[in-house]
Amino acid sequence: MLKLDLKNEELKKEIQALKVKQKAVILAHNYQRDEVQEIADFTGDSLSLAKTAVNVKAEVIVFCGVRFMAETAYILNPNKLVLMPEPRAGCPLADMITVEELRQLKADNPRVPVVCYVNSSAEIKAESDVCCTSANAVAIIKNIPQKKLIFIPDANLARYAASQTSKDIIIWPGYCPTHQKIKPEQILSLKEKYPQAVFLAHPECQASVLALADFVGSTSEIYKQAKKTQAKVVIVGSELGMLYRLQKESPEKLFLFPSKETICPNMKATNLKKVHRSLVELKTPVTVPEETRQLAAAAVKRMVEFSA
Ligand code: CIZ
Repeated sequence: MLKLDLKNEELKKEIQALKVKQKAVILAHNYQRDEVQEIADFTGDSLSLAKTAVNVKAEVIVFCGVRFMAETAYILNPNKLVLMPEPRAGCPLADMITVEELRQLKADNPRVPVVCYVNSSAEIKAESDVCCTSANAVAIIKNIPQKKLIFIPDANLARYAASQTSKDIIIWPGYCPTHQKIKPEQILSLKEKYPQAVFLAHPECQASVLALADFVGSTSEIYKQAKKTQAKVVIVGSELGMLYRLQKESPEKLFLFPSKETICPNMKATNLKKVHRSLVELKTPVTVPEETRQLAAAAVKRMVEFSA
């Protein structure tokens, strides 16, 4: 244990030195391992990280997250070197719709605008009218002039957005396997044990779970709400990686997760050794073919401009 910690401490020091040498910046998603969040220059959700990638001066961006997030950073920053320490870290939700399936959906519903959740590939974004994150999905959907729209690929988020608007949404049956594991029984049992607890849930959870929530929001909104609440016990319906910052920001509160299984294996695939190697070897660059990038950038920029 001690030896492992020492190795981590050495790696952290070397990572700091390599960052300076390579003029790099490290961005880490809220679901990353604690030690990766610790060495990151910025942590956040995919939208804030993509915006940060635009604003930082560094020309090398080490993106600790999953592929669609690194792709989004590249889409907005084609002149920067965007590296993924673990290039195999994908997103099963993003893989739940193919370009062919989306083209068929569009052909079946001509002139119906397509809103794609940021958890989607660059090719899917390129075929969509506007992108959204869980932080701005409701606002983006409300802003669309048409009553009917297509929402891909997350059905839980689409249903939640539909419940908050008067839109007629064609829903694609995708889901996040990690959030899908959260069951209403787990929340009810925690609420029974801690009756004063508040329950903050991510909209990727199933409707039966969201029905029990005191607050529904993205990871960044959950952080804000967790700080704001007077409650001393907070149940969190999202990925376990959030605990690191929640506990750091409110050490006096008790944060409970529905189960130890609410872990995204793809998010945990990046570790300090891989970040170190990525900085030494400047690997592995993430790129998107230019034509796809330009089309995807239009959908992402519509979202960024809207939520500026
Ligand atoms: O947009 C993100 O980063 C995701 C996938 C979740 C969230 O709520 O932050």
